[in-house]
Amino acid sequence: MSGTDRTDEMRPVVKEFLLRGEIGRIVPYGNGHINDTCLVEMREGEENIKYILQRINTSIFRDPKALMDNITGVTRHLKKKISAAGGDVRRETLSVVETTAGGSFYRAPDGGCYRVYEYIDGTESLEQIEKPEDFCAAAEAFGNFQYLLSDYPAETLHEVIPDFHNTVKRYERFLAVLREDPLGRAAAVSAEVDFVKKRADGMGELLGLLADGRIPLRVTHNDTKLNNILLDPATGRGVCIIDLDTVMPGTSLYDFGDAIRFGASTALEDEEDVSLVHLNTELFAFYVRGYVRGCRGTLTEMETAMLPSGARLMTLECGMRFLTDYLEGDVYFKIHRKGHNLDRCRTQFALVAEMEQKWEQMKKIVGEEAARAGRD
Ligand code: ADP
Ligand code: GN1
Ligand code: MG
Repeated sequence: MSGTDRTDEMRPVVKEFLLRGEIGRIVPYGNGHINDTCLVEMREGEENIKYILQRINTSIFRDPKALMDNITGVTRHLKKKISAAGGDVRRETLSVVETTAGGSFYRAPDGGCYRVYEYIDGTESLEQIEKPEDFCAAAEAFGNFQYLLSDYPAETLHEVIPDFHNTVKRYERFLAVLREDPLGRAAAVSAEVDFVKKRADGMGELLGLLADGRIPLRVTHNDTKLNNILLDPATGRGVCIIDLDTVMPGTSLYDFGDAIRFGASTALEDEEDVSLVHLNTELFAFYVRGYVRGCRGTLTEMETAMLPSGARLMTLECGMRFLTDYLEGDVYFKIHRKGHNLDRCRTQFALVAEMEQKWEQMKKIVGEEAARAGRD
């Protein structure tokens, strides 16, 4: 994404990091909803060296030190694994650039917290899948990410956003905001409110399975949307999983479900014409195939059986979060137009409704893909 030049504004910040070359240009970059991301271009002789500069959203990530400790720990672990497998440690995971003071982030005098990553060149992050097979590759990369972290000491991870995918608590928060209705927006969205309320009963399904040990707690990414993976445009292969802010203990079903709600839709997450939003079952099948493969046999029978539930619940949860934020006055997700969060909520609910209609088909696909994985 191009945008207003921010070179002068960001120059003092960039100087705090150990970057190669002289500052060329700093411009806004990417489509994240949370952090402020810029591309930094440095010049060294003929060479152009790029970095990603991010202002960490500290109203969401209240403890940036804990956040960065998670990221440096996880990337160190991943680099060891990647290196042992003969991979490229500078491309296959994020590299945090140190500050001149030797830290992993810089706190500016105005309180803003910034970090820098090496830019991973020759890759792209997509908002929508272009070739269905590429979705299988993305799934494999997310599954492999989880696999590589399966021996990460989970107890050392900080829970940077407590109860991040606790759908029941998210529902309670939704009800509280609805009761308060601070902007008087509730009356106009009664259809969406009813949609959520009708589905309240099933919201604890995954939490219940976790609580009684029927599915395992794993180190998961927790924000597996398609634009959080860098793909090689030539081969379609997943190169690097990014946006590691929410790596925390969770379930594989969070990672699977979140990827489906975003990537297996026929429309963008914020499509205004909800009639264009459908669950693409071919994409769903490709994702199941890639994810099972990427997890390399570690998914239990119960986890596999619950994949459709993960997809439905994560989609419902995300729609509910967008609706909550709409009711609250758009204080969490960045918006770019009026009603943006409501549009996002509606696409998610359209997907939930369609998943409910296509439930048997989704279960059949999972059964077929699990059988295929068993044969391969
Ligand atoms: P947010 O938390 O706001 O979603 P992300 O960390 O996902 O922020 O970054 C936003 C976008 O910036 C990504 O979708 C991707 O396009 C791009 N990006 C982030 N890190 C890198 C990197 N190291 N190399 C190349 N592009 C990156
Ligand atoms: C946010 O950071 P980004 O844009 O990748 C959000 C996710 C939501 C997603 C919806 C920390 O992800 O949980 O699923 O928007 N991240 C956080 O698009 O809340
Ligand atoms: Mg992101």
